[in-house]
Amino acid sequence: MAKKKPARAKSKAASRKVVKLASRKPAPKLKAKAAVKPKTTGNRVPKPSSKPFGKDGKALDGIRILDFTHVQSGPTCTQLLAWLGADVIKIERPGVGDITRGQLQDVPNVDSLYFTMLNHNKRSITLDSKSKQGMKVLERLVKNCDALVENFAPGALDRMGLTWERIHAWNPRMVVASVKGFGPGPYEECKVYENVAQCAGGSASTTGFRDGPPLVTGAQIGDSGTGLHLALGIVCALFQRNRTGRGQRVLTAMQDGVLNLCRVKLRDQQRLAHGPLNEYSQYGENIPFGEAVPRAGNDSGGGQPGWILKCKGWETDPDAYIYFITQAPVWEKICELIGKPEWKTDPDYAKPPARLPRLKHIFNTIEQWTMTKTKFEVMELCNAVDIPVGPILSMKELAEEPSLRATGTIVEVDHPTRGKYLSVGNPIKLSDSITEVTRSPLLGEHTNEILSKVLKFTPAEIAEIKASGATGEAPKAKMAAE
Ligand code: CAO
Repeated sequence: MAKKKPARAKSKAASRKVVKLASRKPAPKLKAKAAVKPKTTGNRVPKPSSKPFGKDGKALDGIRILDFTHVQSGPTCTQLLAWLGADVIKIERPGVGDITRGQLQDVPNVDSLYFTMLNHNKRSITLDSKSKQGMKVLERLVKNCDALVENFAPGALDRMGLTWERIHAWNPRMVVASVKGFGPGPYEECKVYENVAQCAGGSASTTGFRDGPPLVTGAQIGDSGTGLHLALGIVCALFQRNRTGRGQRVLTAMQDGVLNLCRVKLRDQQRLAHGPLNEYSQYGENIPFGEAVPRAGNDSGGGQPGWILKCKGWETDPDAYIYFITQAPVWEKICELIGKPEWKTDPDYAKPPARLPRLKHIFNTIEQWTMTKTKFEVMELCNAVDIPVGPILSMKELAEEPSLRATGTIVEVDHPTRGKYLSVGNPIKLSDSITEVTRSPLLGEHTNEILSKVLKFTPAEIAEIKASGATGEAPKAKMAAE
């Protein structure tokens, strides 16, 4: 191995270098300045605003989105963009609209919560994209928007006539963003819904108990998770466009999005080659591992063992549980709190590796303590000494939680036909782009204003579009005249 140079010698050599450089003929002043100029992305950054934070518009002000999305994944994405300030124009099929308007309806003939909770802050135009007049409107929309977002079945956009080449020719600056079930490969033509993606993306095989079947999760990681990934892709494409001047395609496959969220399990898959996963409770139970990462019940996905434990009232309340993490640095505090001070020095319990084969027994013992308290009492006692725990909160408890209302994470929205309802607000909080959640649009509510004010069609042109039936049922007088 090469001998390390003594520090002094190194600094001497460095100072020699400086002298040598300094003894060179100095470059002309201007050139020297240009040489040290930091590399920039090429985007112009204006002078800092003098307006107070939160009073200088929204992050995506000036960006207009042609929203060709439906169901959940795409609408999640465009709703986020709308919350961040983009003008989102949702195109819906005349008479029907996004299929979710009529799905899981709790109030007859009123837009479902499924729809209203995924389409806030948008405008709606009805348009038959397969008609001649519909395509005329679409062309104008493409020319007046910054990004087209869609999550149709594979090939549907092309079948409509909206190929990338055509869109790019109409508006080279347009970003075209798609959610599909799968990326290129054997399944790319498949239609995909949430749970299909959860299964194909590695979530279901790693969720549930070892001795039970695979499970899907309540979190919509396939739909909403992919929509979130897509939104980031769109914002990045718009950012790159500032430099290149041109749009690009953005594709997020639901399988990829789910797998990205399951990356710790792919980590464990590779660790398996080097021996058993000793933080899995299966290890402590002496059950051999197979070839693939097993389902791990409520084991923690990280290096700190955890489990869900019963709390007072569990016999009647299905959510009287708490997630308890036996984080190594607070182990002694845990021992004190649960009345097992002897575990602090007992060689079978004192150090994390010794505890791994005994996790089941340890959690059973902690549970004897948590069962004497409500989940909120456990939360209070543990947090006071920095023990990380998580109460299992029901949707009812979350809906009633005042702090979530205060931050706008849960919002109450008023709707003309439904009245007041609760929704999840924007979970992304920007200090200079404050989100105001406004209600979802009624079907075709903004057709007229978009045709006239955004797309600048003349009254005669609008009459012609409407008479063709492209935006909905054609006016009767006109139909008769045709
Ligand atoms: N005017 C005229 N036609 C319209 C239209 C409009 N405004 N909007 C949609 N259509 C047409 C489409 O062009 C398509 O026609 P073709 O089949 O003739 O090409 C047709 O409506 C149906 O579209 P679709 O196949 O996307 O809808 P579907 O209900 O059959 O499938 C879904 C739904 C979600 C399975 C499918 O869209 C899909 O796989 N999307 C990609 C993955 C995805 O986002 N899944 C998540 C959904 S949320 O759980």
